[in-house]
Amino acid sequence: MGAAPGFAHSMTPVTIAENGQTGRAEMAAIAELASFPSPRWRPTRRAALAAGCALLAGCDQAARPFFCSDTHPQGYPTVDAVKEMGRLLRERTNGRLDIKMFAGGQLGAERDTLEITTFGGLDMTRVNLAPLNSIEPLTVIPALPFLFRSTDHMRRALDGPPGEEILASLAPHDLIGLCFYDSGERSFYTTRRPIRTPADMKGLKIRVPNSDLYVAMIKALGADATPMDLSEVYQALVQGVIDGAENNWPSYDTGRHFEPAKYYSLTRHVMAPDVLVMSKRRWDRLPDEDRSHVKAAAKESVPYMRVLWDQRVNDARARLLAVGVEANEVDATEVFIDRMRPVWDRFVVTDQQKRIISEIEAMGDAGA
Ligand code: GTR
Repeated sequence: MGAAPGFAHSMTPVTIAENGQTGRAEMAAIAELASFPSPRWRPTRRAALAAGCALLAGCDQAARPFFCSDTHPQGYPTVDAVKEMGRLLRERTNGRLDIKMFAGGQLGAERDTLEITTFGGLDMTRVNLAPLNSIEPLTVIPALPFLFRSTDHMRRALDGPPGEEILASLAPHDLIGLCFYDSGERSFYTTRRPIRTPADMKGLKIRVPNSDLYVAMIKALGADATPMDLSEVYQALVQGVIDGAENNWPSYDTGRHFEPAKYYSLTRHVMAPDVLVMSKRRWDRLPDEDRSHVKAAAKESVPYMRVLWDQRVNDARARLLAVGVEANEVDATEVFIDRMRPVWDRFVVTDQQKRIISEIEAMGDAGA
């Protein structure tokens, strides 16, 4: 497959994050990108650009750190967790293995960074499960509305066999699932009025991540779903293109979405985690010893992240309430559960999905 027609000459020159070069070298990298065959993914212009950045930033993969992208800015718990993972790798290999983090979405939207990770233009990317929903049915499971009973239940399931099976399901898609990171409870936030019952959602335009599952959830509540990248949400709220969105406290805060949308209605409808994935192409070239280092460091970054996460949720909530965000509980969570339940029937279709869901549900009964 070649690059998209007219692609190279229509490109705006960019600064390459790592070495500051632009122009011809960038074009060469993009041309190199075109030589990656990718049967499942068709590189978008932006993905190609990002891949070009990654390619240029270092030629000899073995001699440079792993490159990782994250849509969130420096200081966000997922970003700091991956940096901690890098620190552990450095410490354990005398600096031979390391991670270079490209935070703040500088390498593109999650769908794009996932795409380039599959064909090796990036070594790692930290994303939510949502952009994986369309390629791997098992990733739908943790995003099912009201599946988890509590944070403990979610953590237990994702740390245990269900989580391992879902991570492993990414390998046929050229991705190695390294670990899950918390992404908390997602609730709705809106510009004009709070949501108390599904009736309040009728006719509202609600932004969702690029996932059919999320679109279906919003439709089930009688609202219109508008899929878009996280980076576009603030502007869309300000301009009235959308009436609201849904996310956890830290993302609502970091994206400053609370400024145009001050009503935060605690539906807590989804607890889908974030995930750190590695390019299988890169992974396949690592010696066993280095794979063990990467796996161990990723695993150890999870409890580290959770401490940061819990703190961040509390801080974001307190800060936003202090600046005038109006948070409300919803009237009857059962009504939301009932309205969103048909989404399960549509997206839970394989025996494997059904078995894993039963396992997760049983783990909820055991505690939490
Ligand atoms: C956040 C998540 C991001 C991104 C975002 C979104 O909670 O950490 O990876 O998926 O949600 O809504 O797009």
